[in-house]
Amino acid sequence: MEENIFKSGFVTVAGKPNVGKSTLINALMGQKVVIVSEKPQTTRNRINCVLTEDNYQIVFVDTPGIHKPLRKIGEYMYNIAVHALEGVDLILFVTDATEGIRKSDLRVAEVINASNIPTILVVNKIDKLRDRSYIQNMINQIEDVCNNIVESIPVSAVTGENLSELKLAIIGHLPYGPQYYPEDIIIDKPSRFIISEIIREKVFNLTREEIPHSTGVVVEELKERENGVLYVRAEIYVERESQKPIIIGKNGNMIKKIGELARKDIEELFETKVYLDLYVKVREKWRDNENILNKVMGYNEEAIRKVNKKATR
Ligand SMILES: Nc1nc2c(ncn2[C@@H]2O[C@H](COP(=O)(O)OP(=O)(O)OP(=O)(O)O)[C@@H](O)[C@H]2O)c(=O)[nH]1
Ligand SMILES: [Mg+2]
Repeated sequence: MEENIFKSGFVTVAGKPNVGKSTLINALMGQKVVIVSEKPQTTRNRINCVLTEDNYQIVFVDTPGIHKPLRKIGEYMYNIAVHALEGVDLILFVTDATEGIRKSDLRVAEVINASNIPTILVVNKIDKLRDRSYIQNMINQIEDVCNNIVESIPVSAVTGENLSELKLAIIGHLPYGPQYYPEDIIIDKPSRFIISEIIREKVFNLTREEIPHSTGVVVEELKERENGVLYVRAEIYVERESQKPIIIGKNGNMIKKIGELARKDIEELFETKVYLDLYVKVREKWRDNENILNKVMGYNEEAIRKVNKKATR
């Protein structure tokens, strides 16, 4: 009987890198769940974020930005993003209003069109637009390529403009269905992953040029000590010896800063005192090494191909 009034579904948030997919998910969730940065290719995995209310449950699927892959890691990211379009109930196709529609958006549009899944076009970052009269033109360009656009909504994930309209539209397009996750689940990932992402976010925000993208974070140890402190030992991988001193910084200042900011976030999230032990390791060309990618990112063929709904059953 309940199933008749409860709506639920998987909603993949897709688009090219840096358009604000993760920021949008956090805004719709009403809390920070996934990491964001001003640099492209921040999100590297598929991450299910679960919003449960009395009469609906939305599972937002965050994805890496779709772009031409250069390395093995890029290939994985691309495959993860594209496979995340399969078997879901709805897609949010996010574009950046300040950039207009570029070739890179049109390439994503083709992939989304091929999915045949109902799609809401989200034109994001409208808070940065001086002239909003171009928005309709952007919508038209995407609709020319995507036959599966059911609605187009300009929003700002930062100011919150039009987000309640977007949420209503999402719920409107969801089917009646079961509650896939218990209501206390917000993110469908293990603690080790969540912690490594928090650390990686600090590296992304504090470093520049090729450093953020050359970095991977692995939580090697996670245990609660008798005094109630959560002990975390994590390794930050870089690709070259010359990158190590950059992460460590002058007198260890950089790694101290990364550690302090990450620890604060982890303490808030886990509501406990945290002892964070960080090490920097050189792993040459780790972004092209399947074994390390599997360890750092949990990447393997099976994980990539797992279709969203099946993954939760
Ligand atoms: N002004 C403005 N900035 C935004 C908005 N949404 C996102 N941003 C900014 O855009 C940048 C990228 O945001 P992310 O959420 O990391 O973008 P993403 O699409 O998830 O990027 P990838 O994970 O790299 O594909 C960040 O600096 C955000 O603060 C918005 O509505 N307005
Ligand atoms: Mg992201």
